[in-house]
Amino acid sequence: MELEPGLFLYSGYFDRSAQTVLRDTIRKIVDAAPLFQPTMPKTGKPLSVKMSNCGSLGWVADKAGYRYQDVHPVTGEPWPQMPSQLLDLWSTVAVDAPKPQACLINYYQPNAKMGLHQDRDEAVFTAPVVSLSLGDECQFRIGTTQRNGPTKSFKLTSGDVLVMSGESRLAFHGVDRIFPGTSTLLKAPGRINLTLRRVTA
Ligand code: MD3
Ligand code: FE
Repeated sequence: MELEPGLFLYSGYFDRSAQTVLRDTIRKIVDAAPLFQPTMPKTGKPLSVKMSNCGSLGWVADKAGYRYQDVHPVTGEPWPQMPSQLLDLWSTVAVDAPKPQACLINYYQPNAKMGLHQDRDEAVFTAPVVSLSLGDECQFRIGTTQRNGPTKSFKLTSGDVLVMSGESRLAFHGVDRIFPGTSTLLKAPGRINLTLRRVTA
């Protein structure tokens, strides 16, 4: 369903058995490309979310700024390949867009959150952003293209897919809170969000 212009929620897109396969795939990816602690540019203050990536490019954040790069910031190795389940998801929900280059893996422990921000580190904004939630539920917030615009919040549940296109592509958004213990998919309370993006034209 279309929650806002250009913002599509596919509630329960992945059933439990598909979520289990994805969870195990992500475990193998983070074994090869361990979660790292991103920080705010300039201040170096750690974000509460831990991250990794797969695909040809990965999003990183450190004192020098936010950017996409082709190697892990700690190991220096190329990112693991994008798994086929995620390529299939993209072809289904982002039919006209060129292939995704980056899959950001965000890991939220129960107290983690993500402040309101825009995703604008990509060279082009024509492709949608596709996100998939696994594990505990969260409260997700989305506003307008202006920081002080009105916002609405929604719950995202394990297996949900969210697609941000058109006028939602540059909307401010964030994660207010995690609801620990609402899913049994992960071995510890917390949430994983996968965000697929096209970075270059
Ligand atoms: C709406 N992640 O990694 S995913 C991010 O749940 C990020 O981890 C959140 O925001 C998370 O940048 C939200 C949903 C999402 C992703 C990108 C968007 C919503 C968006 C871009 C534009 C509008
Ligand atoms: Fe974002």
